[in-house]
Amino acid sequence: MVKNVLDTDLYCLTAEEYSLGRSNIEVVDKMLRADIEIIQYRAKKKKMLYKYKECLKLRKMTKQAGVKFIINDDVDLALAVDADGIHIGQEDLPIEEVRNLVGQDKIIGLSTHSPQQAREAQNRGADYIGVGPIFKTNTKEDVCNPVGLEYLDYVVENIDLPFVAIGGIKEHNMDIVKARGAKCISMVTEIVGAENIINKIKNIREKINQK
Ligand code: TZP
Ligand code: MG
Repeated sequence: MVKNVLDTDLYCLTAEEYSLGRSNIEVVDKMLRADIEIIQYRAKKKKMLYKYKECLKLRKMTKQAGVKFIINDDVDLALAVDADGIHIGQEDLPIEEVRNLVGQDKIIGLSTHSPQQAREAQNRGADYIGVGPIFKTNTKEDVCNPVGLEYLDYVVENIDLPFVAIGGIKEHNMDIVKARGAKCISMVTEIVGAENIINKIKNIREKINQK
């Protein structure tokens, strides 16, 4: 069954180190006020107890707003705070193990970087995939080279899973990604690093909807 998990135009992520000194709580509050519908908690450098406490607050905020809350990497954290889902990478636990741990009701997202990984994600039970990095990005430390628009084209044409395009996407180049068939996109630094996050999201959406 393909769960309709990415029925939205913008998938937001936290990235506190790029948030101009604002906390994840402040940033997520702004995302919620801008009517974002899905938010991933991504905090690679924080200790688990800190993440747990922060996620408890974020879970409460997102639940009140009716917004999906996804945790990057930590299956135990996702379960502890009753997140809606977990986002894993190619080097994390195998997806089948994650499914056994979280059960059928939680969303599992998997980052993919090649046609083979996308096909595997589909065959092995991912609920959605990340497709990227589309363009060059410095936001992710262990990031692979940009996969470019060709991989996006492959997914649009061949993969029957919801997907989010990610990596180096900005207000100025998002049109290219949209035009190639991405319905849901992520812009990490473009959004968390904006002086006015609410206006940034509004501007992005106005442009998307003009098309
Ligand atoms: N996964 C693939 S690229 C990336 C992640 C988390 C970082 C994207 O950040 P930005 O700032 O939108 O390039
Ligand atoms: Mg990971």
